[in-house]
Amino acid sequence: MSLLSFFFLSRRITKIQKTSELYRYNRVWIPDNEEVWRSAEITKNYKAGDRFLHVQLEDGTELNYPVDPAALPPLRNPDILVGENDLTALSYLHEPAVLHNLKVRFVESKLIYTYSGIILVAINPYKELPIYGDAIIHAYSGQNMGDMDPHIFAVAEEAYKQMARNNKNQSIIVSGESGAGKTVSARYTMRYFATVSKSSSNAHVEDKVLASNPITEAVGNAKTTRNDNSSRFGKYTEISFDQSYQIIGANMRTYLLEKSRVVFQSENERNYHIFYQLCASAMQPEFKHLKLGSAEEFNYTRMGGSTVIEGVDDRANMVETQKTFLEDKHLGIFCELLDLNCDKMAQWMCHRKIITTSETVIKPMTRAQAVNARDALAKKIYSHLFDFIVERINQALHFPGKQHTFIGVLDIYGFETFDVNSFEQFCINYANEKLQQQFNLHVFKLEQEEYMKEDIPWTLIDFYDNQPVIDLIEAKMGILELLDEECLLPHGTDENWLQKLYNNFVNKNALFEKPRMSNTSFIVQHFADKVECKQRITKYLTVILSPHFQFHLCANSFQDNPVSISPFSSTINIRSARPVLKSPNKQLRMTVGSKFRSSLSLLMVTLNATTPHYVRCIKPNDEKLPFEFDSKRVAQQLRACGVLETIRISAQSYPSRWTYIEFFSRYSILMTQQELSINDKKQICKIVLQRLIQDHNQYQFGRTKIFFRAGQVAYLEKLRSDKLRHACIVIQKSVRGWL
Ligand code: AD9
Ligand code: MG
Repeated sequence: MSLLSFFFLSRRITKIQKTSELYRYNRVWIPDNEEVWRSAEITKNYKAGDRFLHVQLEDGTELNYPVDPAALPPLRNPDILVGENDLTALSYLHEPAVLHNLKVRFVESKLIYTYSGIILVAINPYKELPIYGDAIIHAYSGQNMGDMDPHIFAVAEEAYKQMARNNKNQSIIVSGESGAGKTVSARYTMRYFATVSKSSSNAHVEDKVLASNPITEAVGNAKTTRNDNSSRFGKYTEISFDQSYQIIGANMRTYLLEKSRVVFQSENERNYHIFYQLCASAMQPEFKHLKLGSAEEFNYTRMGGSTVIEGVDDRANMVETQKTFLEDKHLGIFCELLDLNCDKMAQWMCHRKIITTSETVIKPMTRAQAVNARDALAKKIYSHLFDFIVERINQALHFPGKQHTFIGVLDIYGFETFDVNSFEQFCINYANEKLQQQFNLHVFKLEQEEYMKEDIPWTLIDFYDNQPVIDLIEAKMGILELLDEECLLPHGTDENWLQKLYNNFVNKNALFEKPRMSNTSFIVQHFADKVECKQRITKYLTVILSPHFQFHLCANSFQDNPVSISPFSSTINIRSARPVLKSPNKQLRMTVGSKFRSSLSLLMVTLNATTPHYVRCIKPNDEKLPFEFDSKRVAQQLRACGVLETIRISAQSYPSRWTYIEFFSRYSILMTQQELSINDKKQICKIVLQRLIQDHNQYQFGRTKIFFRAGQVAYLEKLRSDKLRHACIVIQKSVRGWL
């Protein structure tokens, strides 16, 4: 045996011995179907290599729990650390430790906020809490983040302080799944800024900034089965400050409005709030000209089922569709409101023009095609209306003063995975990959800075890099580019696109899979989970193309009759579709996917130029019950929103950091008289630690702090409590002897 292999073998043996030592009368977490993890106390001494762990569960049950000696169950943290307000301060950093800590804080102490390093984890309490009043805002104002309990106001204060201190733009990135509390959190940060930086010159500016929320929520939020006020778009609101850091206005950018909702809502869901608000106010004089009735009268507002019609007789239905449109009073009202020629509109909603090199043919559409075309037009109009309203709000929030700095608040959907995932989920998850990468790079930078400050080599951290999955989606010849390419072809279909994806990536890219039983879907391995996108992608692709044809045809037929009266004529000017006639490819190229890619890359440029602050919202149960903690659901979200990934990163670096003084005072019990006789306390700490932990890779001595790898503080705590127990026994024995 070479000297080197002997060295490694003896290190391995030491490690196993040390590991089994930790499993002597300690507490562990064992997996559980219901609770995810259950606490268990080791009741018999565990020896290295044993295949069973004798444990007692908290309800008293005793178990011979089978274990793999090379992968023993995760250890519980010492009690001193439970309830910590920062998860990364836990010595054992793993899923059960994180879950337990969050649960203890949330259920027992009713604390909804906890830090996980630089992330604020916010668990939705589903109950109004008295922690958001002006008095609390003032209590947080001017304070340091570490000095106060974790709170959304602490994050807002930190952003505000850093903006003022460093003269640098900031952003607060709020994410989480539907109903987790993103919009509520974003609103609270905005209220915080409006309160602490009230403008003295322009009295109502902050009121206007806050008032923009109800408007965007009316047109962009809807009742879903998960959230009665679900935001169906992403929003980045930039709040502008002047040189004295008072609010002078705001501006918002929106992302990927869920247009399909305009024409389709699932059982128990509603269309956008605005429709119901308008219908309920139909008799108001200012809305009379809209000729509305009750929401019950309209398909788009009362829908509960699917709009897809199967097995229809295309020709017969075409006649019927046409008839319905010509006799439909709604078409008349629609054309009247938009100042369109009703007959032509009816004609082009049921026919399409096919231009070949030799001739122009007008072909009737099938009923399904016409229904699709109508829906596409409705979606197009609604999304233009939405953009128009956002634009008008932005104009209203633009005040004369010069912006010095800004704080942006991003309220965007978190990673999503359903049984059936559509193209929308694909885009959302793509956005989350980009945000996760931005987060990783930021943490990496911060760690690097901290290590440099402390004179510690930092190259030891292994960061998960999700660039490969981002490349799969957005790089040259990636999923989105192949989609664009397919849309460029005159006879491009989604089937062909999928076939190209299979040809290019199956067995060539480890992050891409074709499901065994399907030819209409594909699987992408995201950082949080595998997601299969299927079925509705097909629908989406058709819909992407339809508006083009719709406007193409309308523009053709209405060339001399531009829309003039509509309140949104500046954005839905049908004339504006005219360039399409000259260069249809250009318009077609901008698929929803590539549009999203460019708006996302713009967002990344903005975020990268700011100092980011992160809030991850967690939905604790699906029943919307107050302070109810469903461990399974929480664990799933911690994984999806990257909290566990951060924990993993922390666990790989040096999660615990103690100053030399802290170390000296807590572990002096482990120091020998000879060690204590040395004058230099920092030197004592070094000597003691080198004696107690032989593997020098487990810690680093910085200038002012000692950096520990995961598990080391728990190990020291175990040594300390063993020593204390031993000291107690000695005292008891001597007292007994003495008696
Ligand atoms: V969605 O992705 O837009 O569907 P959000 O935005 O994550 O979702 P939202 O902020 O709308 O969720 O919160 C959902 C509901 O949870 C709110 O309407 C409140 O009833 C409840 N909630 C969320 N956060 C808090 C809170 N801090 N205190 C009390 C809260 N209730
Ligand atoms: Mg929301």
